[in-house]
Amino acid sequence: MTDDILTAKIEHGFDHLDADGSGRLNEDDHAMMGKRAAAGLGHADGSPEEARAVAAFVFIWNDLHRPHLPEGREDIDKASFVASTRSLATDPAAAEATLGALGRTYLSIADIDGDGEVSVEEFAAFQRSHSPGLGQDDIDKAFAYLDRDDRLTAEEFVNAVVEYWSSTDPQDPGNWWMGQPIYER
Ligand SMILES: [Ca+2]
Ligand SMILES: [Ca+2]
Ligand SMILES: [Ca+2]
Repeated sequence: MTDDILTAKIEHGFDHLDADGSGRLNEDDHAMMGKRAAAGLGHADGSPEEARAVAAFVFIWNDLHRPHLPEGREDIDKASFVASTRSLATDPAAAEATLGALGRTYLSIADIDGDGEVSVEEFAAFQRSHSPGLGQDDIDKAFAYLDRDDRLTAEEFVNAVVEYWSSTDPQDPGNWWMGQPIYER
């Protein structure tokens, strides 16, 4: 239990994103996220859908993380990731710009049938492929907290991403983006 719920969420998120456990995130980690997302959503190796998912995650890396890397570095360690993500909490405009864009990129990957909303099946497929270590129980809990009518609207989905990575309010539903919050376990 930590009284800093935001740091706890960001650290937990980093551990899931760093699927190879190297302690650093780089472009390869992001390309792998795209490949896993595409595979988890049933798209074939080498398909245009896979290429689109990989490009979306590599875009996140290039647009969100890369501009903040020290000169000459091509990866980010956990402490730097936590610090740069945390800084968004005190800058709502920057949080909306960067995390809102992240949420909309995620949405474009998760919304397989393109109806503008995320069904419980689409959410499960996206979370499982994006964070392979996440169990079904946490995915079910996350969806139940984020949604009240069986579908995540684009706004519910994007808000959840923004809240998970930048909110310090324990009441915000987005804290449940990855299931039971790590600081409540
Ligand atoms: Ca890594
Ligand atoms: Ca959909
Ligand atoms: Ca809903």
